[in-house]
Amino acid sequence: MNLTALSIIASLFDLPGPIEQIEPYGSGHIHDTFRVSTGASDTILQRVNTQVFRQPEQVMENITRVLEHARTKILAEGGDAARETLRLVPARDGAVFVRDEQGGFWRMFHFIAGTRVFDSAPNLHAVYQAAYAFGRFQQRMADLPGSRLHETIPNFHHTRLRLEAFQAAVRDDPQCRAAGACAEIEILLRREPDAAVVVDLLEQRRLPERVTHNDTKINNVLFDATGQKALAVIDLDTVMPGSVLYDFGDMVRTGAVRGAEDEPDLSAVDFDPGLFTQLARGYVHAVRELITPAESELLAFSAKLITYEQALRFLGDYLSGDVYYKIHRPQHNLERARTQIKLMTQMEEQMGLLEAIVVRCLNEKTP
Ligand code: ADP
Ligand code: GN1
Ligand code: MG
Repeated sequence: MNLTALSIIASLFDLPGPIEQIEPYGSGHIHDTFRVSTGASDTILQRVNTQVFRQPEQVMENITRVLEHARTKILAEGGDAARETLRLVPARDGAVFVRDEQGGFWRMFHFIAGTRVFDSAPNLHAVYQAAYAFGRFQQRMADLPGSRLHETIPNFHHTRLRLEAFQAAVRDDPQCRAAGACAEIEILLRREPDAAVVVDLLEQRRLPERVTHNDTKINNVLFDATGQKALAVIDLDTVMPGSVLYDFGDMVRTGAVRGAEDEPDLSAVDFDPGLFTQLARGYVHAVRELITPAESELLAFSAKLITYEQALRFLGDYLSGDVYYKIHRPQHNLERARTQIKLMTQMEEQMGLLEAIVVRCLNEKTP
């Protein structure tokens, strides 16, 4: 999309000043994100991926409620609501989104200035901070008023259905890619029993349904410019009914790791129990009063589960012809799946240790 078209869309929002510059921003896999610089403060303009979010109005309804509640909580805690949560910039007509002539769905947030994100763990302190921020978010959403949030992507973390979709992709093999990924496919199919553990307990109501973030990648936390303090949790499109196990698991998948999610050289990718310890500490310190024994017991397992699920998703997308995740090279999704498989295997090998770390964190006093 060219700059003129982007400027026309941006000017449909209630901008803080005249547009000076528009540039692509961030490294997300789903939306198209732009930074709109104006004479006053900046904004983030996003074209929502409506292939992924089929009912974007419902996404915005959820986000509006979640942001309103987060703001109330932050103010009550004496926090800075302009920096510790996202704020929507309304359209000139008062709506929280704009539709362009091609049906594109756009929304805008105030840019939180002087912030940065980390695509992978920078150090022990930062991952503690990120985990604490996601835990706080969880804690704040525990009393979200009103009806159940919309499921913006139905069965998003339903691992058994993710496995079924993967099995279908292997069977159909529309791009004839399965033969080149036999070893990976085999490893994932062998773990079928794991796929049912959390979904079954949720269905039996032995695990509680909560309002969860569901996309707790380490780069969905904004840090201050020093990188020392986590300020705000972002990327709220998948905030919906879920389990803390999804949030903790996805945080570990991306935060307790050395190496990038798409690192082609697997020798540069490792699961790091030291980082895991800080994530567990940060999260447990924030949600200690909230989580049940059934949830605590599965925290370590959830890391492996969500990493497994992500491997199914990446490899499934590779087999299907790269229809979901943005790719930047032909085997990108295969390479992503391989890192997840390595991490999953390392987590399995160290599961006893991870469980012991979680128990230690649960017994530790909050600093
Ligand atoms: P995606 O779903 O594609 O990951 P995100 O909502 O996470 O999209 O946004 C992509 C990137 O844009 C983030 O990783 C972050 O760097 C940046 N970003 C998003 N919102 C803001 C904001 N309000 N202030 C500053 N940076 C932001
Ligand atoms: C996507 O939007 P982003 O890049 O934060 C995806 C997550 C995956 C992640 C893998 C809505 O997250 O579920 O875990 O990529 N988001 C959606 O990197 O599918
Ligand atoms: Mg993101």
